[in-house]
Amino acid sequence: MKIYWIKAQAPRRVLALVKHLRIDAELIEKDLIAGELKAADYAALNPNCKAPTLVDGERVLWESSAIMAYLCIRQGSDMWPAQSPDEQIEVLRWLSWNDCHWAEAVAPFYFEHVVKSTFGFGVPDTGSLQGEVERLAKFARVLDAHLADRRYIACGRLTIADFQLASMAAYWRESEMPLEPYAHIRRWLEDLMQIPAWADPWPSEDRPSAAVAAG
Ligand SMILES: N[C@@H](CCC(=O)N[C@@H](CS)C(=O)NCC(=O)O)C(=O)O
Repeated sequence: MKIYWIKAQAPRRVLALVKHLRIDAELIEKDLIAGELKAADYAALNPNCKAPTLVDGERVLWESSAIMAYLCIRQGSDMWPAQSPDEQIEVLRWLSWNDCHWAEAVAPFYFEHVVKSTFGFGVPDTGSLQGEVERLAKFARVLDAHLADRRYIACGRLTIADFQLASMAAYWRESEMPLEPYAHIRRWLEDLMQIPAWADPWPSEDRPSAAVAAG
């Protein structure tokens, strides 16, 4: 099984899961700046020209949430509740909420502070973030209230929804996301950082394409 990745938040979810579940996979880093995601061979796998992409035999899969669900089923992990339709509905609700609302709200901060410095896209335009504060607050209030009496996002345990929702918010301090007022979100993000594979999901540099064992 091969997983193509770049050092960014969507692949981060998948790499963390691979490490956390000790999945044997060849992890292949693509060079965004060199245009490798737009190369014909990669575009044939993922016509969005984005990462991550999973190739397992005949199966080619993109979208990190689908890849995470696939890996959980393959590995027999209840981080995707394959055996429980009720729990699937719960997880799906939060995956959808993330992709439609939360990701949109946190992405501008993450882009200006993390993406730009990671890929050399220039200095953060912090002025542009002033207009994003209200939208972030609107959805942060929803998430913070949800987490007030819960340790995890769904099902009373760690699921792929946690990795989906936390992939950009994990960088809230360096991204200057105004999440200070939301104690339950901060506690949830700090808890996740206690998971070694979440805290450090990236393959080691000396073995960039090798399967990675959990730390
Ligand atoms: N919804 C997709 C998002 C994929 C995505 O946007 N990947 C970004 C990195 S986080 C990417 O490959 N960007 C490269 C580009 O747009 O050129 C997923 O969850 O897999």
